[in-house]
Amino acid sequence: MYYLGRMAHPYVLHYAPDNASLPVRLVLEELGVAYRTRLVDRASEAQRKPEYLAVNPTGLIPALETPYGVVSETAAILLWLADRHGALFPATADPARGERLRWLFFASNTLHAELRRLFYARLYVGGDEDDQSLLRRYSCAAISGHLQLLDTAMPDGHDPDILDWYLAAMLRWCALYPQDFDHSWFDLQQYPALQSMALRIEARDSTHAAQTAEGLGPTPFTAPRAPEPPEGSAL
Ligand SMILES: N[C@@H](CCC(=O)N[C@@H](CS)C(=O)NCC(=O)O)C(=O)O
Repeated sequence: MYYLGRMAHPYVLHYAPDNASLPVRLVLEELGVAYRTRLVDRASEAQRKPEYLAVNPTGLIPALETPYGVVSETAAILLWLADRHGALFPATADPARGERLRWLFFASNTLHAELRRLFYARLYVGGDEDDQSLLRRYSCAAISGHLQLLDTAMPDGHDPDILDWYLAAMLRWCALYPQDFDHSWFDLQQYPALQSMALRIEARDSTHAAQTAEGLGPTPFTAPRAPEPPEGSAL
């Protein structure tokens, strides 16, 4: 049996700057638990190398090593951390849990999955530029619809929880990726509830820690600029 409280660094976050590891870093910071990071070097595609595949066989970033084994998939890690530490998400007996779980899963299996099609169009339709731009047009429209639903579902004045950190990171990525792409399809002001959530998240100490660690710039969620990380690269 492991006792997390007694361990100096119970967690190792496998990360790359501004990747899907970002919401996990933010939540670790917010929880105030000790963790170490291990950079996955995107420039050399380290996520596809045997050493990383031994940690996360999906070859996707992030993965979190815990005293109980590795957890991967962003939403699973966030929920695992919230449950483990009894914070930042409604507990199992809380009547509010169902509603937040519903949107957490939507964020993961629908919104995040659609972002992957936008960012990695080549993986889905191959090298043809016309096919890629058709897929991207479809994805932008789909993502806008998903954000609209999430905006409407955002509860008024609630305490931030893991879904908020996950969404804040995804709002950032909408404005920045893919690089060399017209981002005028995305305007945070169209989603007032998400925008005010992003403003609140941006003001927290956990954001400042991630800004320093990953070079996220002064307003990482409401008016992001390309990261300038001290180590590694986003792509
Ligand atoms: N379903 C995964 C998606 C994670 C994901 O898309 N990670 C990206 C980085 S943001 C990645 O690993 N990209 C590298 C690749 O696809 O080779 C999750 O929720 O963790």
